[in-house]
Amino acid sequence: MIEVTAVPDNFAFDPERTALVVIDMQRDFIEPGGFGAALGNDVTPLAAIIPAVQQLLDIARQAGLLVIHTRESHLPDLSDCPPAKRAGGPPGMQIGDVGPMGRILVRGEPGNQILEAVAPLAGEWVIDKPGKGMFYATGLHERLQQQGIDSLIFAGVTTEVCVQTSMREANDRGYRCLLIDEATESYFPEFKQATLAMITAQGGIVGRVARLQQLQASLGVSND
Ligand code: C5J
Repeated sequence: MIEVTAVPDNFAFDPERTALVVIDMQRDFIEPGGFGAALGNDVTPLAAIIPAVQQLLDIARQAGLLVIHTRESHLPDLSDCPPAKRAGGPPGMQIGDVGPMGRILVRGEPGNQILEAVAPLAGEWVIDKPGKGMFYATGLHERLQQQGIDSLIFAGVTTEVCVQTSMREANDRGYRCLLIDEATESYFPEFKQATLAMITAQGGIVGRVARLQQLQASLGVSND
């Protein structure tokens, strides 16, 4: 077992039973001119974590961790999009409508792709998820169980929505969870801070939070 210095206390994990999960680093959420920006969000804080996510991917790949990428996405006929979810967006900017980078949150559209800078490598898992959480309607739990995975290290966007939902789903399914501080972000900095506080409260009720450097030191891998 390896121990990472974390908040509220150390995170112990076996790299052979641990996966890195990079949540929704998609063009529509992060690039200027995407759907997130069209909704009036400042995407600058999200784009700023790209180097940290690249470094985290590099560390995980060097350490031989299973690497998983998720995309929030729906089928083109929207049969996997509950009407209540679709109705959540403003008129003309709802899931399935044509946004600045193609149909919003629809599989295969340009905006739905993962940023080239943090693109999956061959053999890494890419999970298309119709929910905010990565377990809902994806079959991911069964696949992780088959691989003997019991610990998950999280990164990606946005901290308080898809990252937090996925961590809570993971926690309920018995996975030990660690979130890497510099590798996650929100359009609203105060929401990120509140989420980190919620995750780590009450002895780590959802999981633990560590700095990238702390994970790197514990895995003993170099900066490439
Ligand atoms: C949102 C996400 N914010 N990936 N999606 O709707 O967090």
